[in-house]
Amino acid sequence: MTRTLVIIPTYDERESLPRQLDAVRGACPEVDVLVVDDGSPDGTGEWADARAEHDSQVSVLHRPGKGGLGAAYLAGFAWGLARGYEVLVEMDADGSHRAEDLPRVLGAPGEWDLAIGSRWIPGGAVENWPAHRRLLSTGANGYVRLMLGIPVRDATAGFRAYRASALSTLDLATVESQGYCFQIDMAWRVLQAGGTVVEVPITFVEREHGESKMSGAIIREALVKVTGWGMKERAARVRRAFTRGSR
Ligand SMILES: Nc1nc2c(ncn2[C@@H]2O[C@H](COP(=O)(O)OP(=O)(O)OP(=O)(O)O)[C@@H](O)[C@H]2O)c(=O)[nH]1
Ligand SMILES: [Mg+2]
Repeated sequence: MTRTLVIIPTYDERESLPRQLDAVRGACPEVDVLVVDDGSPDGTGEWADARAEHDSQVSVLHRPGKGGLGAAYLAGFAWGLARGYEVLVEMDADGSHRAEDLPRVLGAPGEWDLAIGSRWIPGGAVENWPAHRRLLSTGANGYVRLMLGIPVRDATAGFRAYRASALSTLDLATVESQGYCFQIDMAWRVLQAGGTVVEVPITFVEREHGESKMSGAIIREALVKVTGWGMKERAARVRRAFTRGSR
């Protein structure tokens, strides 16, 4: 059996986390779960501690303050890699990532280093999103494909599984991205390192409880960084072509 860890970052998810934990444990009883809480003022971390006392497959990592989604996942990856997990999964607490789709993500076909639960491939779907959120997500993903020249349809997706063997070869200390740019950054790094990324369809459901942490700053971060990486990649391609030409 593959040793699998589902990492759930939380900030003020007291209402959503209990359901999500039950759903994950129910859908895949063999996987372990790590909640990474950034000192949620609403007591999510304390609730998770109490839950972990009764369930040996649930652990909690506490960080002192809201440090962003990316930093929370990096801390979770380090925790999981140090404990020998073979697959590390990213999943939100807010119910957007359905536990019933988890077996499909973990069972993605072929040899993969990163399996993405994708909204924007045939069979994928988004429930209860207004037109502007759909447009933002498809637009962002179109821009990523164009700038980085990668075949991934949903590079911003936060429901995904990494093979530990691939994750441990990346220089995670240099990952600074937060928000959903973190997801693009990680997919880009796996591909740059020669890894294989596959996508499987999932249904993404808009959160019912709590508040979204999405902001203008998160969108700007993605736009600026993706543009920078795309320019750098193009410059490198031109340099390679010149070196070949002058030989
Ligand atoms: N530990 C930690 N978790 C965070 C932080 N920011 C967001 N999260 C969690 O990351 C997950 C995704 O955050 P959301 O607010 O749902 O952001 P999103 O999914 O990009 O945006 P929506 O689609 O609007 O829900 C949730 O489980 C949050 O509680 C943070 O700074 N620290
Ligand atoms: Mg969300």
